[in-house]
Amino acid sequence: MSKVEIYTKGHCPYCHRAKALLAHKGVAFEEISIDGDPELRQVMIDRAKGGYTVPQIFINDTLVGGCDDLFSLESQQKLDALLAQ
Ligand SMILES: N[C@@H](CCC(=O)N[C@@H](CS)C(=O)NCC(=O)O)C(=O)O
Repeated sequence: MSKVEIYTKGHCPYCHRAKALLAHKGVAFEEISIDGDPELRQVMIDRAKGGYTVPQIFINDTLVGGCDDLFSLESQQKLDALLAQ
């Protein structure tokens, strides 16, 4: 089973949307809230190669990107293969 991590903030519609897609697929994920945690936010930015918006999503330590990127993979029918690794 793949390791899925998602960096989030509480009031973030894109985060909710991304989590809903993963939940709909029955995928377990680790949610890492960066609310009020500038150090953790910096860890996220470093891992995301400069990406500073939330969510930032990683599958098996590989950067997927944000919510739009996740949905783009889904619409290209590439997400399930990534999640199956
Ligand atoms: N296209 C991005 C948009 C993400 C986005 O705009 N997220 C907002 C929160 S909902 C954000 O991070 N804003 C800047 C900030 O909160 O620092 C995606 O699909 O993930």
